[in-house]
Amino acid sequence: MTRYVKVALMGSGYAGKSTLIKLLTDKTAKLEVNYKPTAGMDCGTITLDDTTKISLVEMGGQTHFEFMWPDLLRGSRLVVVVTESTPKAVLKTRQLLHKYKDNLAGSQIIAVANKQDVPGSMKPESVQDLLGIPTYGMIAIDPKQRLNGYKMIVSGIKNLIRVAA
Ligand SMILES: Nc1nc2c(ncn2[C@@H]2O[C@H](COP(=O)(O)OP(=O)(O)O)[C@@H](O)[C@H]2O)c(=O)[nH]1
Ligand SMILES: [Mg+2]
Repeated sequence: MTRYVKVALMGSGYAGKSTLIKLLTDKTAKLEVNYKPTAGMDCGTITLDDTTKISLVEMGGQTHFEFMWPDLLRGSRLVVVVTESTPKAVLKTRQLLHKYKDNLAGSQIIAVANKQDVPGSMKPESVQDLLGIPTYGMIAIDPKQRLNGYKMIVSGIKNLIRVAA
């Protein structure tokens, strides 16, 4: 029987959540797309091994979808908080973490400091200082980052499975 481990992707609209799901689950090399806001939610699957699959669930970032967040967060083993890496975006992300801290309490949380290719981006270490959670730098539009992104999610999940075992 296959078990599914739910991983939620949270963050403001335009942070790069859909692009990250594409990076991790599609085989296409071309990731640059015109921005299309996610209506409500989006999802993708990563096969971890014979018995385990990871369900990536994107929580639509537009403010008018935020009412769905507590439901989408429920049962998530890992929450990946995706943020653009400008100081303004990171501060906004910090506010979101604070606002949803009760809903996040039962999950492991990591952050992705996305769009590291954009000039003026904060380094992942600085983003980590501001957010107070383990933070990984990312360029989700770069197919070469696929392995990094995959490792980031899988190592988070493996830790969880080890703890649970
Ligand atoms: N320069 C740059 N653009 C990115 C990166 N990741 C995503 N984008 C672009 O940012 C926009 C929003 O991305 P999307 O994944 O739809 O964001 P979402 O609202 O969080 O799902 C899209 O136009 C993407 O192509 C990145 O690492 N660098
Ligand atoms: Mg999206």
